[in-house]
Amino acid sequence: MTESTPLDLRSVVAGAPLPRAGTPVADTDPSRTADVLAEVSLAGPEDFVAACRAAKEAQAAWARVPAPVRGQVVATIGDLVKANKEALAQALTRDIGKPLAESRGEVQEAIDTCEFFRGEGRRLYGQTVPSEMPDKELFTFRTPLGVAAVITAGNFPLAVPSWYIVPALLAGNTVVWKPAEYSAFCAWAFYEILSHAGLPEGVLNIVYADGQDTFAGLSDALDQGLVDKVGFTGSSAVGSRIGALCGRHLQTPCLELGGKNPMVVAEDADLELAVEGALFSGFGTAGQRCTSLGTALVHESVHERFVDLLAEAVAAAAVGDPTQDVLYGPLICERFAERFEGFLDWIGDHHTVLGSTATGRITAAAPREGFIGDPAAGLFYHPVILNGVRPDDRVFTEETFGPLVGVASYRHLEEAVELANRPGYGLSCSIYTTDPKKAFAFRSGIGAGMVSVNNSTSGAEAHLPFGGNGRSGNGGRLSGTWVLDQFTRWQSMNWDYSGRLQKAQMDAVQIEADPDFRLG
Ligand code: UN1
Repeated sequence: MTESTPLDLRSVVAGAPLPRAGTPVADTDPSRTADVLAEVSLAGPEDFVAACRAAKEAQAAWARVPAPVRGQVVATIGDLVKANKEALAQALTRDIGKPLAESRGEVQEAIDTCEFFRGEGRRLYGQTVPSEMPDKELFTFRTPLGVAAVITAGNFPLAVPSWYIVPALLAGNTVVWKPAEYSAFCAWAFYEILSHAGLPEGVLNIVYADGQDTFAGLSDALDQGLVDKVGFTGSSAVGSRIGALCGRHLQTPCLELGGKNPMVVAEDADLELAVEGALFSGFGTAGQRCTSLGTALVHESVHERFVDLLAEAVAAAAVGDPTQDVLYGPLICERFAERFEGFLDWIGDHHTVLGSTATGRITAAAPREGFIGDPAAGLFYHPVILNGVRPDDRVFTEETFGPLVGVASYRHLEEAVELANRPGYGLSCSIYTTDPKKAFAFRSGIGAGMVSVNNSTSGAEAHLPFGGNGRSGNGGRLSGTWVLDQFTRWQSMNWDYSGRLQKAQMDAVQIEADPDFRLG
């Protein structure tokens, strides 16, 4: 992992690296874009299909490994991630520019996931269910689906893949993992860990490919019956295409998509706490979490004070080198930076920009006071608080992945709930209030999958259901026992040991009763 020698990364199918093909793409350090971490050979659609075939061939044997033994493999993965925690955190910070403290948190999230599922290997419970007939028993079993194709984004290149891969493997599925090309360096590090945990050949395959070839490969693999479940974390637009593709094959993918996560600040809120929450969820990971704060909806009576405090906090925050103590570092990659510049074009004349003296790239001509490091070396952007956001603004209705937070105001809680639901996403949300009635009214009115009270919109723990509704996903939930419903199917069994044919409903035991009885 030295700076001078980029890794030569190739997809690995059934334990064998694929031959180098085409011109490799560079995965660079976004804090120092001249520093190439890996040269990644991208696979074509046929390689994706080959990986799915290898996974298919390995699946039956893996499913026969007893679940507690599969749990031991998960335990080893967790132990290896723990033993390599610092190296993985350093790799994350170099590859995607996440501040070290956050990178360590992300590695911990993967460890927590393994901690949870190591025990699940000894549960993975089914049920016994009473029969309506004597000498007959009913049962349920969780069965694996087969091959899971897991396609993940690069903003959480370790934790989010672990949310899919760990329970999928534990439940007896085999996996084809397609990480983001721009975080291939981290993906390689996690793959190395996974491949030292005792997984048999073909049980986990990694394919580096661009979006278009992945889609083509996935489509062919589905046609050939080689994929049984798709897990996808990424944009709502791509998620809807994957949903349509899977639907044609009568499959339900697990889609974890974008968010426009609102934060309501009520008139009775602890404003300093709310500002702290807005700062972290708006600008942590440079605003590039699916759970990042979109718009703060602030009661009109505290709007001005909240905006002043937030602007002050953002102006004072350190931005820059993610190996130092900063609020945030660079954007993840060139593509994200370009897209963020497009979002900045949505700023209108009726908005007021706060927290910065400029918008866009931090440069010598547009410097940021207190910047840590060399802004010219990487993809560093000014933080933007946009006051005066209106419900028909694009910055109100669309996700703006990057360090940009909108602020709007409201008069009544019903209006806040309506505004919070308006963009049609439904991942995460939060309310700051000291009134339990408001907190519960907000919870029942909001369409989001995850609700925080007096906490930021981001930072979900690794064992509560994670996922969204509407434009944020199709209702699938990751994490905890809930994710098992994504990677297993219920199989029911009935066993009649009466020695005769007992027909359901027709031969069910009948009880004599007198329904016409009346008192008095
Ligand atoms: C994501 O951005 O895709 O809740 C996941 C959070 C993190 C996970 C974010 N634990 O912010």
